[in-house]
Amino acid sequence: MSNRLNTTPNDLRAFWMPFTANRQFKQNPRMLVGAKDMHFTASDGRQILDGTAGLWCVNAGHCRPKITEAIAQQAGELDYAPAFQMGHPKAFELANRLVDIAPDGMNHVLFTNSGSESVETALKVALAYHRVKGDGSRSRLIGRERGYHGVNFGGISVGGIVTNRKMFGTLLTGVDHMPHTHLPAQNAFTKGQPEHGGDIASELERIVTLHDASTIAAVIVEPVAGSTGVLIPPKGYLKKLREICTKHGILLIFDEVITGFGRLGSPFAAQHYDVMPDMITSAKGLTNGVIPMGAVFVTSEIHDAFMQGPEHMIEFFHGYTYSGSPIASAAALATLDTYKEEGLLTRAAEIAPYWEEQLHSLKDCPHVIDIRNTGLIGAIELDPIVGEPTKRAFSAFLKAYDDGLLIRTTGDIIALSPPLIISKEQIDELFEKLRKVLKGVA
Ligand code: PXG
Repeated sequence: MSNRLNTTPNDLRAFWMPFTANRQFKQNPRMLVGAKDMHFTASDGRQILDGTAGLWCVNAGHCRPKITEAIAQQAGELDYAPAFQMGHPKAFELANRLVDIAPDGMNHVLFTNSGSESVETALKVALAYHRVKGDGSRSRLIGRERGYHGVNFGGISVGGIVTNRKMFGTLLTGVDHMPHTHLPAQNAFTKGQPEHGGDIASELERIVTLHDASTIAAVIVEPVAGSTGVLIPPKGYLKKLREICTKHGILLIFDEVITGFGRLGSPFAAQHYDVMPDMITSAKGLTNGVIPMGAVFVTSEIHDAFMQGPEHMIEFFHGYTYSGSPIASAAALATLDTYKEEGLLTRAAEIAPYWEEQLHSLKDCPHVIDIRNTGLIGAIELDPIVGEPTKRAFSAFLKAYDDGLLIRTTGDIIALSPPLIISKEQIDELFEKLRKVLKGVA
């Protein structure tokens, strides 16, 4: 007998949706049934302008033929190949292509299936690296308040978003957090990198002094914090973090799950800010969001440290059934082709000034207390309704969807990150719609 809650087709109850107000959604579902380039098609037939590249991942726009064809072809040719002790050509080709666009020195790639797994992988590489070097007392991990590093235990431990942590016990031990860099009193309505707050990086020095450098393995930060509502690094901040890490032999990990693959106008934020980490975590834009896949970039120094001991032995006891799977690799290769053919990994740099100007034109809309931007990222922070935090932004999200625009909200912050193919006319349309929405919300 069926275990179903009932037999109605498309009964919505069985699917416990991720990061969703399930009861609200199921009363009034927002169903997407198609997508092309800059638009989704809703189940009622309406075209919805994608202001968020899905969830910051569809950087080349939707249903790009090269990518969908590569997936179909790969599925018919080699559907799966064991990932352990076996290989297939496309995973190697992809790793080489990724190294080509990565910052200099990032010469090796480990594959995962998501941003969360990339983070876990990088944290484990960091711990194991110090151990293989005979420095196993370096076991502490340092994250940052308001940081988002996915939802697995390592990621929420180093992460700093309270709602994502508080329900889940004591998490990893030996973790500490740097302060975040959000200084609205000094930096509100800054275009690009804020002037104030670069010196907050020196808080890392204080943490190092407290625990002693010899106990610290790695520092992980998002170069631009996305999920928490877009916090752009103040001038000098990332360079200073790099200096402190180098001085104390601590690995610096940039979590580029959002900033990777062209979001800021360079392939990676490390290049954009000219700060070289020891590892980069990525996912999302790697396959244009089409097939789950992530990648962790590491320097030769890290990789080579593991290549010792008997040659028949596994050097690093970590990996996934789907690490570098054939279909994901094919999708990623076709994605990189599409980015290259259309110049998408640098397009954000060209369009960013126009984006910035239009975004900041919303300054005088009701309830707006801050606007911030970098590359093709924008955030509009709203004054919360007293006693009802998040409600105002959520109302804006619902109203925007009704008006044919997809935005993301976190707390009372609206985050925008459209596909990198967005035209000037579509930027105008996006902000025209948003202006109307902001004027309409209570
Ligand atoms: N690190 C960072 C910096 C991220 O932004 C992850 C890790 C986790 O990736 P996965 O693939 O496991 O979800 C992320 C994901 C949003 C939003 O709207 C952001 C993410 C995911 C979904 C929504 O802010 N970031």
